[in-house]
This record gives sequence, C-alpha cells and structure tokens, in this order.
Amino acid sequence: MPEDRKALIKELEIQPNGYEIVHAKSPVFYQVYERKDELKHQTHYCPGCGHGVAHKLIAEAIEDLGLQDRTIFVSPVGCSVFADYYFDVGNVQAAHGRAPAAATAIKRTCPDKIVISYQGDGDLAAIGTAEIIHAANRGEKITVFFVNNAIYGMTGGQMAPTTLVGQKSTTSPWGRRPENEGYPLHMSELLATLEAPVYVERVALSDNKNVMKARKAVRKALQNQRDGLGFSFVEILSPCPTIWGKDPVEARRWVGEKLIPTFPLNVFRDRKPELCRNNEPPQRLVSDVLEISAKDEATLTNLPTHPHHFRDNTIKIAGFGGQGVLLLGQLLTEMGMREGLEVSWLPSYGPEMRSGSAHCHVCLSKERIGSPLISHPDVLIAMNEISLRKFASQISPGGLILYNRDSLPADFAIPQARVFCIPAAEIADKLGSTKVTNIVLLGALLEETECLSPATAMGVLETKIKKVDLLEIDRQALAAGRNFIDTSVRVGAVSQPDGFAH
Ligand SMILES: Cc1ncc(C[n+]2csc(CCOP(=O)(O)OP(=O)(O)O)c2C)c(N)n1
Ligand code: SF4
Repeated sequence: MPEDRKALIKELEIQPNGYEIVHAKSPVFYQVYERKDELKHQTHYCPGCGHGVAHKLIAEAIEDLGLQDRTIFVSPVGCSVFADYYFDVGNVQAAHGRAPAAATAIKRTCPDKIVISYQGDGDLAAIGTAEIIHAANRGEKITVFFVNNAIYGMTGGQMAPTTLVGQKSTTSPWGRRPENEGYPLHMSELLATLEAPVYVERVALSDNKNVMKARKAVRKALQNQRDGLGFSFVEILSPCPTIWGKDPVEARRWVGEKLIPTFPLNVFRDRKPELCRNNEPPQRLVSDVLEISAKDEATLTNLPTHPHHFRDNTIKIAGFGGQGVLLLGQLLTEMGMREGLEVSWLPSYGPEMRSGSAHCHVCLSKERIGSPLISHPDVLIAMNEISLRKFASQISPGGLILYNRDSLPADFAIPQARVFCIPAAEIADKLGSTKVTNIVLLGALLEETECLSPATAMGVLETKIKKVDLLEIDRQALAAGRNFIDTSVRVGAVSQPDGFAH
C-alpha cells in the first residue's frame, strides 16, 4: 500500500478494507479476553443478553468520565461472574450476594476509588437481600448496577424474586403463583423508602430509546460517586433470551411488553445531599473512656513508663464462665490503654454464661490492630483442663502457657511452648477467695513476660474494686502470682509432665 494512503488511513482512522471506524470498543475493555483460547474477542454472554449491553454502557461511562484508573469492579455470582475478564479496571469477585458488602469494605478503605457493585436479580434480591438493604441504608458511597432479567440465568432458569406473576421457570413450572411464591420484589421502590440513597432509577434495555436513557442513568450513578455523593442504584431491566426461550429481538420486545408494566421505569430518588466533609469518628481521650478522674490521671501520668519489649503481644485466656476469664481480658486491655498501647478484646462464650466454656482474645500492640481475632497466641492462660487441651496446640512456637493446676495431665503432649503449671486456684483459696484465681495468673503473667506493669494492674484494680478488703486480697493475689514465678518455677521449665524441668 502506498505510504500516503497508509497516512491517510491513519489520519482518518479508516480500516484498510475501506470502512470508517465510527464506533470502537471502549479501552475500558481488555483488547483481548484471555478466558478461553478460542474466544479472545468475544464475551461468554449469549447473543442478545442484556449483560453485554450493560457492560458496554458502564465501560463507556468509565472512559468518558476518565475513571478507569480509579475504578474497582465487584462482580457477582451469576452469568456476569466473569466480568473481570472483560473490564480492564481493578476487579474483585464476591461470593454470591455479598458484592455490596465487599464494595463497602473496598470503598471505606480506599475512599478515592470508584467502586461498582454489579449484580443480577438472584444475587441481589435473593441471597443478597440483607447486604443490599443495609449498604443502601448506610448510604455507602458506592454505585450499584442491578441487572434484573426476572430469572436465574446462570443456573438454568430457577425462579428469582423478580420473576413475574404467571412466568414459568424450572421451579415454578406452572407459572409463578403469588399464593405460593409471593409477588415479584420491587427492589428500586424498596430501596427508595430508605433515607440514605441519593439516586435510585429503573431503566430498561427494551429499545434504543430506553438504552439511551439507561446510558444516561449509568453515567449519573458514576458521576455521583465521583462527586462524593452517597449510594446510587440503577436497576436495568434486561433480556435473557436463552432462559426465556426467545430470540434476541423477541426477548428485547418482551422487556418492553412484560417487564416494564410490572417494573415501571422511574427515577425514584435523585437528591444532592449536603456533603459531610468530616466523617472521622469522634475521638475521646483514654482517660475519658476509662472514666479516670483528674486525680487518677495525675497518678497515671506520674507512673514510670513501662518498657514494652514487643511489637504485638497476643494473649488467649480460656476457662469456664465464673472464673473471671473475660474480666481478666478486660483488665489487660485497660492496663494496655493506660500504658499507651493499642488494645483489643474479643470475647467468645457458649450459650451458658455460668459454667459454660468461655475464652477471650487480647491484643496489645504498638501499632494499630488489624483484627482482634487471634489464631496463634503468644500466651495462653488455660484456667481449666478442657481449655488446655483445646487451645494448647494453637500457641505460637516459643509461646507461653500458664496452666491453672500444679501439674499437667499425664497424657498431655506439650507443644513447642514454655508451660508453667501454677496452682492459682489453691493459692487464691488460701488468700481467702477463689474469685482471685485470675489475679494470681495475672501476677504470674506480668512477672514472666513483663508485658505490662504491676503498678498499672493495681491502678486498674483500684478503680474497679470498691470493697477495701477485696482489693486487699487482689493485691495479695497479684503479689502471690509474681512470687510463684520468682520462687517456684525453674528456668527452662518445659518438658516434663508436671510442667517443670527436672
Ligand atoms: C452461596 C451460593 N448459592 C447458590 C449458588 C448458585 N448460583 C449461582 S448463580 C445463581 C443465580 C444467579 O442468578 P442472577 O443473580 O439472577 O444472575 P444471572 O445469571 O441471571 O445474571 C445461583 C443461585 C452459588 N453459586 N453460591
Ligand atoms: S443465560 Fe441469560 S443472562 Fe445468562 S448469559 Fe445467557 S442470556 Fe445472559
């Protein structure tokens, strides 16, 4: 081909075969789809499927609004489960119905991203009803595209919550009967009863005019998010020719003739709320949270600073209800707060609070805590044998187990940890109350690990325990636990059945 012809083609964007390119694939789609070797330029959608059209409208809007580099697309389970093969944006695939919850987490952690939750009607209006309602009610600043084709497409045509009255499906072979299956769910109307959403519109892919309206709605929903407004929701009535058993043209017509009368097109909500610029949670002083008086606070600030020789210290305390398991965890977290650490406390107990199993997770950290859940604690305080047997194997290598007995069960295989048997209940009993067993173990913990200061422990106990005589027993219990470690435990005590090295 002569050079000047090539230049002209390039300039006019005319294909070598002579056709002028008037409409090209959006660059928001990958140029090549890697899902299947033989279908690198085709999506997996059936001919005439509304998902393809909806994808195109969304891709073009992302492109025109210049949002491609900021967009994260959360795809559902359903026919559009493979959306990540097509959209060249950030992609996350959520479990069935959970896309709004996943989108919430993404948007909250990355507020500058444009987060799209894309869902079918089975996904959004059946298994995911709770997620969508609560995301909308919280006014999450996400955009939801809801493709309503009145059926479960991917799984072969079971009835969806949106299936029309009288419509046949594999699970309503005689047609949907309200007496048996209820009425179609109108999700847009339902969400529009909530206060938080800023934009709720229903559109349809029934003819070109309506497709153009859908195009506008898709743009608006994304613009809203770009502009920092709240929850935007676009319901797209969409053809599913394959499951409906119609050809693409008939299916499109059916959207207009059957779906629209049941699901009228409308803008149900369009408001511009006053933007809340400051969404920071109110910060309270630690002394406020702990209700520490001015006097106590002065004492607190005068305490010598305790050195924390750890970045994080994770402690699991386990026993049965009534042993002060949860309380010991609370004391530790409060002590950590007083010493300027980040802390978390996560309780877990069975149906019965008294005598049932109970445990709690405590994190002490110099950095913000990602999760309060501890899978492999540095320390296990096992207040009974059941807890020892249940949790000892979880201890992190080189960790510490404090066991509330004077010896280990004979058949107990000691994990890779230092195990100290401390007859804490007996010590507490001799002091006058088995209620302070947990405080004996607290003393032992503080003495062995030096994770927090005993002075802080007393400071916390003084604010909690108003009875002078009980406070005195607690003081003695704390001292007894520390003393036990100093005088009765030998260094290197690891590997004998009684918990001590011989
Ligand atoms: C937890 C769970 N339950 C059920 C399924 C089976 N399942 C996969 S897709 C689907 C329905 C999808 O229908 P819809 O959301 O309407 O999307 P469409 O395929 O019509 O686009 C179901 C029930 C699943 N994958 N996971
Ligand atoms: S089954 Fe229906 S929804 Fe699924 S790809 Fe085919 S036409 Fe689309």
